[in-house]
Amino acid sequence: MDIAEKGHAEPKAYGCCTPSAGNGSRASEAIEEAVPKNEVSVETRARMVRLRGGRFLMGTDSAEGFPQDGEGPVREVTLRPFWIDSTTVTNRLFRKFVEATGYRTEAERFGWSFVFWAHIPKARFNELVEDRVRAAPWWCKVRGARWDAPEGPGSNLLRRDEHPVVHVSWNDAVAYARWCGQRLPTEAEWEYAARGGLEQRIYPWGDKLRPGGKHMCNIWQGDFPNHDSGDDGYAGTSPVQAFPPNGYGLYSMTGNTWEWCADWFSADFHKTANLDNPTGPPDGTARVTRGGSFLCHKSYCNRYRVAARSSNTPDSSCSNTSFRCAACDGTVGREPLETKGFQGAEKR
Ligand SMILES: [Cu+2]
Repeated sequence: MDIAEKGHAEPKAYGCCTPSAGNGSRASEAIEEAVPKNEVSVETRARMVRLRGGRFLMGTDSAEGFPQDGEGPVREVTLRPFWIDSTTVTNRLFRKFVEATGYRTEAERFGWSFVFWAHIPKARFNELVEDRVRAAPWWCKVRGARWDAPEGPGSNLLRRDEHPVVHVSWNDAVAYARWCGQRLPTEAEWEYAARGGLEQRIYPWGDKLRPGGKHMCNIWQGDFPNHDSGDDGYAGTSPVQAFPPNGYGLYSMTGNTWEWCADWFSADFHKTANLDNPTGPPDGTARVTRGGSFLCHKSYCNRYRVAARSSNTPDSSCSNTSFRCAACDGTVGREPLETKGFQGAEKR
């Protein structure tokens, strides 16, 4: 397989990032209603961090960014305190949800999902791959690919309990969050969390991709999309805590998998929006994703930066998109266990 086409011609060129299914599902409310809404459990709370919020500088004007994605301008955003998961939702956690509720993901109901071509067993490629995305032929439509069979029929989650759950749509993520007493983070909350207390840095840990030569996140090394050297230890997803956490104790805010955010995507809504606890445009066609994935490489996508943005339709699923949940302050137990953030003495 040889793929020559590179670049970022369109504002929403999904590139390496995420193919869009376009099943046109409008099922989010029905899905939510089918799932009971619980309180945040002690176990869930233990995986969360309370962040103080306050003011922070969101976005970037750096030349490395993609203005057409709406990464800029840099603006001061204010957030109320909130809670966020320290990791993305793992296969182990998602299995608990499915076992408790009988929930069926959209990939299961539509009968297929997108899988990155190199992860499909070569011997079964023709049998499993129904179609490919024309502009990004490394994305293969695989019948039967689903969260617990990520490479299609015959694959499983062996040794991947602690990897992020994938092949989950935005609608699926919202259903899971509801069951946990949580919600998806807003895009502003996500970025504040990702920055880990650093101001206007490129990555959650600073400005150098590999400080001291050390890999800090799970992205692509080698020649995209044909050869992933896996120099960072992983050619697909990694365990959610495989790399060091940021200053807020949050793992893999960039790399590994894209993460769904609550907001509708717009490349320019935020330029005129209220910046006090922003929740994004009132409507849209795609939901925000953040953080980049194991497929991101500087030569092609470079969206493993904290200010980088992408999006996908809410019913799309693929092998490199997952999510983490958040919660409003006051909905997670009684007293904060530990609070991190810009304001006050606990800055670190
Ligand atoms: Cu990418």
